[in-house]
Amino acid sequence: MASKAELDGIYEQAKGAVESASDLRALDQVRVEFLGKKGRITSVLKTLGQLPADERKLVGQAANEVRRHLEGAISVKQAALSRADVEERLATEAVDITLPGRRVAHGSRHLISQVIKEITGIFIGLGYKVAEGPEVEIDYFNFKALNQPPDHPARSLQDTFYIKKESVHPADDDILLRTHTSPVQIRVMKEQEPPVYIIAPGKAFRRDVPDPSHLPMFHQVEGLAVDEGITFGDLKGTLEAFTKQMFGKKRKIRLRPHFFPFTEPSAEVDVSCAVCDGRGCRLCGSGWLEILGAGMVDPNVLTEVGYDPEKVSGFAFGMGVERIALLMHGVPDLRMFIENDMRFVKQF
Ligand code: 2U9
Repeated sequence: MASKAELDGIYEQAKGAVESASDLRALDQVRVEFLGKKGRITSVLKTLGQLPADERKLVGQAANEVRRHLEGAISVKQAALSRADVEERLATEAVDITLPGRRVAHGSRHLISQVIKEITGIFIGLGYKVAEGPEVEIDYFNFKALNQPPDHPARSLQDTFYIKKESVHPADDDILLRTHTSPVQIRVMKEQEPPVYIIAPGKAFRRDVPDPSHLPMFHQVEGLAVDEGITFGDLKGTLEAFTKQMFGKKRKIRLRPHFFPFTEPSAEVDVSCAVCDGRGCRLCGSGWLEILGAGMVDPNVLTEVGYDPEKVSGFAFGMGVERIALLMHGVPDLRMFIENDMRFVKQF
């Protein structure tokens, strides 16, 4: 039967055990033995019910007092042991403060990300805003709104990956991986009135088997300017400003007539080779390197987004980031960009 005398005995034993605990683990064992759920003081409290009422109160109070004292003694001892532990380690574990620190391994941007940043930075400097949009698109934004109706022959040059429809899309249209970032510009124009000066960097997809010059997933930066009185001269001046910042002050550009469904007239744009200064070499052959495509936005495209082609005009351009990175750094095979070979990746 629990009694005050028994509690006093437990307290004396507990105090002794706390004093002789030589480390924090031993001290914790003492705590569990006396104060834990199944500890000795807890056991006493559990038997209180068997005592007559007046004694129950007395023993109950005594048990709580013993608990408080013991908790106090344990925390004092705990502080002392922790201090002793730190002092012991300071005395025995010498720290050589002249040793060099451990180097933190820094990653770096992938070359493709670096080139995207460089290109977008130049256009931001010319007053353009960066726009983004989904990589999974509907046929309307990727093709139809860009003057490529379902039977248009240019579609076969941009075969892509189609997404199986689990349910009917609200627009009841084919769902696909975008073949260029142009749908971003369509979305922006449908959202806002001119003037529009935007660039759309991002991933694009084509149904290609990887080889040295093709990847099924690649990156583009496209640009679009729509305003009152925009001319082909503005396009040329903008591309000249870009190429000089990107490839060097001495670079020249050359425009060759071309066809794109969404621009009229259209051109392919070459930059004079930086290796041979345009004289012709092993890298460029002719002295010129093709770096982008461009043209005046087709009136059909402006009409489709709700703009009036009699009031506003615009130019657009597009470039493949992998191709530019390859030319700037002499990378022999596009597949190296996606192989994750650290010997390649770490060079940039
Ligand atoms: C809208 C209207 C017109 C974007 C353009 C090109 C020419 C072009 C290629 C470069 C290399 C794609 O990555 S690549 O294979 N792009 O030649 N892109 S004009 O024209 C647009 C875009 C959006 C609304």
